[in-house]
Amino acid sequence: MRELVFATNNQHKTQEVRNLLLNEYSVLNLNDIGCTTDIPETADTFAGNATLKSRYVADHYQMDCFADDSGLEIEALNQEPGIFSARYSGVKDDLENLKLVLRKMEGQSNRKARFRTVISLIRGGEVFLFEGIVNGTIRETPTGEKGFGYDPIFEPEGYDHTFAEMSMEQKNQISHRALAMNKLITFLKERP
Ligand code: ITT
Repeated sequence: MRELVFATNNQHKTQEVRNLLLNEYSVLNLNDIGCTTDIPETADTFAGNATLKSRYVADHYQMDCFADDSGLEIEALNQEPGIFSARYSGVKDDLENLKLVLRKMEGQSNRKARFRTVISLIRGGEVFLFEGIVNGTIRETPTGEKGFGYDPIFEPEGYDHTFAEMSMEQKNQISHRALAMNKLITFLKERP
C-alpha cells in the first residue's frame, strides 16, 4: 500500500486519519518515521502552523508529507482558543484546557463555536492547503468519554450529542478534520 506521512504527535488525530484512509494509504506519523522533534508552531494562523509542520518533515526527511493545525473557535471569546487550542491553559493538558473554556463561558448565552482544521500538504516542494469547518455550540457541562481535546463540550449543529458521545466512525462523517481530509483525498485521487 502507498505510504503517506502525517506530521503529528497526536495519537487521536493519527487514528482518525488512519480510519479515513483505511483502504488507500498506510499513514505514518512522526513517531513512525523516528522524528522526536517538538516542531515549533510559531505562526499566527492554522495554515501557517500546519505548513511549519509539513515543511519541517519535507526538509529534514525528504518525504512528501501533510500536517494539520486545528482548534476550537468560540464566537463569544473572540474566536479563542483558536491557534492556542492545544495549550490554552498554559499546559498541553486536554482537561485543563476544557475547564478553562467552561470557566470563561460561565453565564455566557452566546454558545456558538466551530472547529476548524487546515491541512498543509507538501508535494515536490509545493504547498497545497485544505480547510474543514464544523459549526456547533459549547455545552455547559462535559459529556461523553470518546474522542479527545474539547470533544466533550462540543455539540455539532443538527445533533444532540457531543463529539465525545459519538464513535470515531460517526465523528469522521461530519468533523472538521474529516472535511479537510476528504478534500485532500479528492486532490490525491485527481493528481496521484
Ligand atoms: P500535533 O501538532 O502534533 O498535530 P496537537 O495536539 O498539538 O498535535 P494542534 O496543534 O493541531 O494538535 O492542536 C489542536 C488542539 O485543538 C488539540 O490539542 C485539541 O485540544 C484541539 N482539537 C483539535 N481537533 C480536535 C478535535 O477533533 N476534537 C477535539 N479537540 C480538538
